Amino acid sequence: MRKLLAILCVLCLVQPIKAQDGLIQNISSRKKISLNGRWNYVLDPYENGFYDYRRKPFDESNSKTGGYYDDKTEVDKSELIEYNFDYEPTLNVPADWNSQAEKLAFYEGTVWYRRLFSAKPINGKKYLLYFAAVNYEAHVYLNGKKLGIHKGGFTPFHFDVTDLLKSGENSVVLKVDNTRRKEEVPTINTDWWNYGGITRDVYLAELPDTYIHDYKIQLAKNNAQELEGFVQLKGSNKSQKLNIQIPEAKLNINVQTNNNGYAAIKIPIKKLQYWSPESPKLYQVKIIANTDTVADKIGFRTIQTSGKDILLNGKSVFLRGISIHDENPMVAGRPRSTGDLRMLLNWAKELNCNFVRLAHYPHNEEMLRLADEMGLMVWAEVPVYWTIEWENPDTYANAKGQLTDLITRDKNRASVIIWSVGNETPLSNPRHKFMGNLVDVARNNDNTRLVAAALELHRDGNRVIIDDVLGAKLDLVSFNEYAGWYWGGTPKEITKYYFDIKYDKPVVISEFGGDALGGFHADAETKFSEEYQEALYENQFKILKKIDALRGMTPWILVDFRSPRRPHPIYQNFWNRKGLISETGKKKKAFYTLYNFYETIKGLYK
Ligand code: GCB
Repeated sequence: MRKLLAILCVLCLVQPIKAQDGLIQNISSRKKISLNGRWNYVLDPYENGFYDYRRKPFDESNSKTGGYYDDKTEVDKSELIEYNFDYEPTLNVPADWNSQAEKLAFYEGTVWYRRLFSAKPINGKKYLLYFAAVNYEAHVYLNGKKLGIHKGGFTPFHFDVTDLLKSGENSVVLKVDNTRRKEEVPTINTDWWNYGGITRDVYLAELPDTYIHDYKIQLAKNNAQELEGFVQLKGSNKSQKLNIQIPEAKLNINVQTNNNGYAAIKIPIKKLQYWSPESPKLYQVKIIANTDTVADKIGFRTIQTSGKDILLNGKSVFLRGISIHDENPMVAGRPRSTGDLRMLLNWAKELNCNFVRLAHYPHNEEMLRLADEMGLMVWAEVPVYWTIEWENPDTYANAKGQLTDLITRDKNRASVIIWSVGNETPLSNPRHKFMGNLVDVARNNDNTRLVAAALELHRDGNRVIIDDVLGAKLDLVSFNEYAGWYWGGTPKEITKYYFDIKYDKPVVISEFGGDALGGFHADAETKFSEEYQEALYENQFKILKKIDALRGMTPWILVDFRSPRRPHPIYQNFWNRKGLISETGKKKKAFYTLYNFYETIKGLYK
């Protein structure tokens, strides 16, 4: 017994404290205060505020003090403290740090953030400190006490701070580290900027002791006649009678949660207006418990495949898409507001799209809510990108966690029709196993949506071959195809290619494209000119149209985006120029080429 206790103690010491057990649903509708705004920061490339001079973490020492998270100032003149948040500069939250100070533009490492806020905790209430995203590793402290660690730059996390929150002034401190590491997700090599910092909203939410923690209300798998889902309560009073209302659809049902706070939901429907890009109908849904009420706006639609077709609400659709990064080119950084996100989706609308690929990681929850409202179908993805450590169990656990959190967060969004488990991953048995397992995770978490991945191709002469065993487990055939840019010569030379696709499933091309520097004009053979990009798109349509099962595409990409892999001083200057819109927001010629192509497609799929 003693031995067991000793082992448990050691495990407690080495196991990082994890954030929440299961994400809370719909944070935006909860009673909360925003902790956005200006946070003081200390730049700490040597992680001085975390380790002592023997490289031992202060927060693992007996006293657990000594780190910057103590947020101390000298009380007498002989005291030595080598930092002082009060006099440090500030960073805006939400936003990345790279776009806020020249010295941070290329910075990768540790930055400490501190925010003071006042609170008035009420007895009997529960308080959650919620972060919508922090890139990449966050150690979070409240009033000098460690709440836990979160890894992964694009998914939310939260901590129950009920016991630590003080009446009056509170100090929240984060150690944020965006160092790239081989075993992480994403791994060290990506074609996007490694923006560090508290990049999305921060909230302190006040909840009743027993609250509605999670819920799902969607149409049952391929069944437009029934709503299905669940409600999960958390707290001390788990067994309750719940009332679920969708007044506009004249639905009102009562269910009883079990001793674990869980209630399954099945609601037969008489009449419902289904969600679609043409008519993005959202219903007010209310879940009322004795102790808590949550309201949401939810759309209902079915999505499935049948042979070569993708069926939305039972009707064949063509996914007129575009890929998008979570970046606002105008500030050369992560979007900072709903306005920034709306700008990106408005551009997609102007391009004649009904579909967006939110590459290559989970975007802001608000982006999905906007897509719901604006009528854009969504491909949502996790950063299993290029050369992940396929055989590392921690890497797999991390990827699985990010996928699970993404699905948990966005499962009520009608706009999301596809979960993507990764992008351009090289073939090998360990990779098939890793990604195959992720496909199962996606399906087990949500059986109502399609599962995809952006695959790679290989070539034999003019034959472009898509033959990847993972394809057997996926609902769509999707691949990145760079004829006319990375291979295949100039745009006029690519029309000779044809596709040999092993799977008889709908084909949605996840990427094609080429760079053009906005405003640079030359002939169609000159790389980086708008004319080259335009010709490339025109001839891509010629070869892609030969694919009988072609049911969609998300060319690469809506807007130019920052990338450390793109240093060419004239054409790139650390921008990937494959955008159809330049970094100043100007539409390039190929924007209109794609617009016109989608106009012709519209007529075919009504
Ligand atoms: C790809 C990647 C994407 C890159 C793009 C490019 O295949 O999926 O992340 O940015 O190619 O521009 O090379």
